[in-house]
Amino acid sequence: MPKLPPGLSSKDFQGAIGQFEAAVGKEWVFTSDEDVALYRDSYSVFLGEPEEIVASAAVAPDTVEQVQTVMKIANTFKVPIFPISTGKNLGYGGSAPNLSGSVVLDLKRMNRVVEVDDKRHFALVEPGVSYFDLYRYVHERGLKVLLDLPDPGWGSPVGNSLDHGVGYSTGEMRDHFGSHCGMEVVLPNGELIRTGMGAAPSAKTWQDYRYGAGPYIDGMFSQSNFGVVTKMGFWLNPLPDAYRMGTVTVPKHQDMIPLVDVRNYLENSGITNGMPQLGSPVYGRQFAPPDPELGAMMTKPGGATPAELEEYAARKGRGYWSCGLQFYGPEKVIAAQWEYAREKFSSIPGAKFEEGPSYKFPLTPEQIEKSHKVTVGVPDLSIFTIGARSPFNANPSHGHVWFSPIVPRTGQAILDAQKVFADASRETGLPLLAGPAPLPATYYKRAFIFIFGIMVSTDPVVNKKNREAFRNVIRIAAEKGFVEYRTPPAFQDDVVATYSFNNHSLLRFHETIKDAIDPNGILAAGRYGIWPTAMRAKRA
Ligand code: EUG
Repeated sequence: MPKLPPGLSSKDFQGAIGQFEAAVGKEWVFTSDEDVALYRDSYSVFLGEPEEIVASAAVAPDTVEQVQTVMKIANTFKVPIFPISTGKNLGYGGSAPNLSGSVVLDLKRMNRVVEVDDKRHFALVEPGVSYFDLYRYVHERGLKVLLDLPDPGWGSPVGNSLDHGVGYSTGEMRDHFGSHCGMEVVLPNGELIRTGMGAAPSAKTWQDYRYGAGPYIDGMFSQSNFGVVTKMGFWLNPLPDAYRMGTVTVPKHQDMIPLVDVRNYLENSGITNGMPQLGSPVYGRQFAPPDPELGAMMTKPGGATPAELEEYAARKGRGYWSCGLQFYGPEKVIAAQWEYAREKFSSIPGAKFEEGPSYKFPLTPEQIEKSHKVTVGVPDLSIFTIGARSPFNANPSHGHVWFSPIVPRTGQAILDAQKVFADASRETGLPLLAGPAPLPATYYKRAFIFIFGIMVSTDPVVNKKNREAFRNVIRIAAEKGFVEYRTPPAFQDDVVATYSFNNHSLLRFHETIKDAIDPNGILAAGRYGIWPTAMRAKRA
């Protein structure tokens, strides 16, 4: 027996299933336990517990018209619907809904690449297109574009951008929502709209100019439950001539402050266009055991002082902090940019430079094999070795959820955040796994994100403890000004509650919109804290 949504009769559920079958074909409506189980969040923090949020069924349309019909049927029978693209949002909820008993609207059959233009540099795709699909399309045709890719290649450009996901190439393209242009959306009542120039039937600029005339509403459809996006445009990088990397290391703990100032100047000026990553070479390689001398220094009462670590780093010839700069463009231009960057970093006494790899596009298979593939435009899945058994990890995890607060882009904020997260980890018992000196990820051009993977266990006792600690860490971090950009359904009410300016007026505005456009509350109820009227009382 499926777990039905609150208040829905078995008769109405069966009525809806029958009409879904008539709309999309019987073979594309999934109701058996084993089929529906495939939509469970395999990284759920409620894994196997009665509270695990599970779907009742799934329906997989092939066309926009079928999506519209599904929404109309759902309104007739008041059946909650939860749309997914490729359904691989692992660590942030996977393919499971926010409300148990929802019917998953699985869009992975809608996997058409509508268009890729390598003169104006854009793509138009359906939600079921994965990064692998788009890569294959581009390479079979020899199109001169570089895809911006996240770590999981089986993800979808549409789904990833709607969840505010990111990638690894140029600053403009790494923000996947920020680099989209134009949408087609099925509203909760089944009405179809196109945004921007797509609303003008004669316009040939849907993927060139994003605003059209009047309000710019695309943002409403990200991390929300206001519509089902059925097509989306993306700006693409032209295929560059070359890629190069260079690394600067600085010797002192406090050098983090000028290091970040200089890298910000270079990035905001467009002198470095790749992702300028931060590292802490003093601690050696992450996920490797520290050398015994360093280990003893760090585990003595009070831990290692910055002065001790500076002396140790100098003796080992390592540097204390590092910043890896990456450049895409013509060889001569990026050589000059790197030279200028070295000049700027030389204002920090003791700065040292290391030449990174340097490649011409297209890379040879050997060069691709040696690279972080997604940085050079090749989709991949190797990130999923994270938490796997290794010489340094005897206890592989079952999965993970991400704790991902946004942090200001200054060196001082990094040093402050390291202390806040270390204290919060000690206070809550939540193992924030990012080494002795966690550093922020730099995907977003204008903000840092600290990303901590919290391991999910198959043991409910461990998961229960970590869930409570996770909620406390959200609160503690928010009190210090470090607020999350994205979270799994289990924590969405908690995170949204930290966006509390003027007595939560933003959430109330979202609720006003929800009531107006989805009076039956059937689309993705609860997503990012936006519940239908009848369910608001149960909110945390
Ligand atoms: C990653 C990237 C994310 C995120 C969680 C994890 C990558 C991990 C910024 O986007 O939210 C290696």
